[in-house]
Amino acid sequence: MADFRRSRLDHRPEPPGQQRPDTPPMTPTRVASAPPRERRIAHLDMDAFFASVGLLRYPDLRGQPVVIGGWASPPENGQYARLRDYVGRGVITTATYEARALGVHSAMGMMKAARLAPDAIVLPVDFQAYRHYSRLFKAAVAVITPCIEDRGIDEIYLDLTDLNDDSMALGRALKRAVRDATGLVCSVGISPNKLLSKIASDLDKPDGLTIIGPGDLERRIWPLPASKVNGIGPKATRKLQTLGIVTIADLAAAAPDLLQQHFGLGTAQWLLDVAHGRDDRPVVTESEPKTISRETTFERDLHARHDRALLSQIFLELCEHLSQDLARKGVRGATVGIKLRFDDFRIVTRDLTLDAPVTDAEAIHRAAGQCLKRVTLNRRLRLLGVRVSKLEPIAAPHEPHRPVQLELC
Ligand code: DCP
Ligand code: MG
Repeated sequence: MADFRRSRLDHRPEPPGQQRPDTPPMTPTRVASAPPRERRIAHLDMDAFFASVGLLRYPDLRGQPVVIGGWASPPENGQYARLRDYVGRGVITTATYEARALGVHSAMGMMKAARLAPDAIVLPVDFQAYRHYSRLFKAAVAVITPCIEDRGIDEIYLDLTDLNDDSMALGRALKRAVRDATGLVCSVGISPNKLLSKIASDLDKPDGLTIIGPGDLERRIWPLPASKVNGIGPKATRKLQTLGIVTIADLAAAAPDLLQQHFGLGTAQWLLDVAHGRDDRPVVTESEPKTISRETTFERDLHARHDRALLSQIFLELCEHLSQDLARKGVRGATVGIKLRFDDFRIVTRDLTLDAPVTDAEAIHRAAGQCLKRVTLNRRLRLLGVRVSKLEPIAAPHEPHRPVQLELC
């Protein structure tokens, strides 16, 4: 019989193995003591983010099916590119809800999407604009609570436990703050933990506000497919299906032994925890960077061989700028990594941990070069990035090294 008697206090549900989408970025140095009352956590996710930012620039497209695709050229004289005219192997990064109604979605090939929605308008990606609006919406929310965990360009977790207003009022205030600051719409889920809030924010998109309170687990969460749980990916979903487990309710009712037999003890424990809505992970805010990086998206996709000279120059400049950033922040790092985005939007990262931390451009360049050698460069490149992590302060002489502090709320 599997031993599932781990105490509530020491468990922190996380999908074991590689799939750890919500794993805090670094081991925290200070952890908040046990909360005196039930926690209230929000998950906020922007609706059709890239497409919605695109519509801010081209408001006449509101209400129309619009997709964002890397290869589209900017509209000229009010003339927009249409999906039906697209030829190539590009993929859609996101689509407006009007386009989704026609069956189009993120990661779908543009040619396939063109068969479903030939009249849909294609806008080019504009990462600068996405980053700008990402910063704006996060700053707007920070006025309501500074206790924010940044989960990427369009999503955050917030700890609302210490605020007195009721959840509905807080959810509305968050959505209003985002809309006032950006003109964009988001969806919010509020529940006692990150796991349920993440599911909840997706339940009523777009412009959703979903609160999961007592009794809602069985009513609203259990009927959902198990794949709605962040961390249960396509492979695990298929494996669960072969065991007759389709919904989260099925998972909650599954025999621990059966799950352990097929997934191992750790994952089985995690699956049962999530099915019962249990998740003690804190909202982790960072007061210091864990990584410093520099990256650049090229004006045109570059070929590893034909554009070798240009790529080498950009690579060196990135390392030099990164070295200056480290010096400015007074830190150095032992892990050097690279990030590549190919023309099909696939991202590849590699890193290398050195014996001693580095700051100088040459050492970063050398280590990053070794990382680069481990990537098969068989497609054109859209983006190149270099990062340094495992940061520590560059101590003044005679001063002992201290680890970079991370703050938790
Ligand atoms: N994105 C991407 N490639 C994907 C998925 C997403 O480039 N395969 C980008 C485009 C999205 C953004 O990330 O706008 C945020 O991803 P989400 O999954 O939150 O999707 P959206 O915000 O577009 O839609 P939703 O309303 O479902 O959140
Ligand atoms: Mg989103």
